[in-house]
Amino acid sequence: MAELLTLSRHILQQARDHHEATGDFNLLMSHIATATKVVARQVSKAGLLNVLGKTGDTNVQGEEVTKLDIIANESLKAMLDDLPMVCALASEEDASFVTTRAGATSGRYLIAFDPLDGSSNIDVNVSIGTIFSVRRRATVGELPTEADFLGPGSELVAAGYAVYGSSTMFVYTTGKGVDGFTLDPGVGEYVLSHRNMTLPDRCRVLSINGTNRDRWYPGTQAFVDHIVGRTEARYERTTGRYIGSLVADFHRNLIYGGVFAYPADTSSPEGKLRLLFEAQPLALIIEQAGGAATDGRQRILDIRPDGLHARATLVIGNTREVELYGRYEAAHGQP
Ligand code: AHM
Ligand code: MG
Repeated sequence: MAELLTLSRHILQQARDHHEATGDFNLLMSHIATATKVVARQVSKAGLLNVLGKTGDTNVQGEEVTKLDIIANESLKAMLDDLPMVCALASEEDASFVTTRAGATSGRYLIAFDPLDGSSNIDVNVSIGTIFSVRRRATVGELPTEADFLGPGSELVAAGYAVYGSSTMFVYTTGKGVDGFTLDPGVGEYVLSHRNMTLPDRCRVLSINGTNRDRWYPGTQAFVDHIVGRTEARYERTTGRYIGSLVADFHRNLIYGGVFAYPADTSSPEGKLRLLFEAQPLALIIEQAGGAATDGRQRILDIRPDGLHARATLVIGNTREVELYGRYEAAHGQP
């Protein structure tokens, strides 16, 4: 029987090989992974638990909140509250961050997460996911502030996601490459299935919500026309795929090669996706896998969010296509 390399074993091996990670950090990563297993179970039982459907509330972004969003958010916060090395948690579903019970003053790490990304797909059994990032705070010994969360993505010490699809996967990086694990439901553990994930250098997939075309700025239109018009041999076999769950779209493109774009447009001049909860963690992963992520102008990881819920254009995938987007944006002088 092939050896099962579980996530916990992998984390311990990495720590041994790199002589860096502290026991605290290893425990933190294992705990985040366990928390996503709890969410995976909730997602898989969504219909049975009668949690489908909307609560009728709107979240801080003004969007409808589904029940499972709340459940995922509450269980992630509860699971991470006990970690003494974590001082605060920021969730896409909450207006402000919360300090943890165990480590508010002494914890060195901050965690930001989108508990259930792709929420419009919950009711229809389409892949959704959880995205997270971990950063270290500069000052320990006091209560954390919002400013502690607002550093550039280049300062993240870890980022990852779980995708709840035909199987559940956990993909993460601590800045030394990207590894992917598949949940073995029998063992109840994530098992290494995608070692050292690297983005293939081809543009198999273009992911963008094409129904926004009338709202796109001219640079975005020209970029899409360049690819869809098959102006280069590279785009002969490119196809369009758009799920509407960022995690799932990202995960597929990471494996097949391609580019995802959610640009600012005339109806969302700031963009739709959130820097802290979505763009930063995925940008760290894509760079670690050999790709790139920008807002059309600058590297996502260099941007300092001006608030927990700051939004940005996100163009993410193969470096060639991300740069192509940037050239068209520059040529058309987008606002
Ligand atoms: P969510 O975090 O509330 O689920 O919103 C983010 C989602 C992303 O998963 C996805 O890429 C995008 O919104 C889809 O937006 P649209 O339906 O406008 O194409
Ligand atoms: Mg989201």
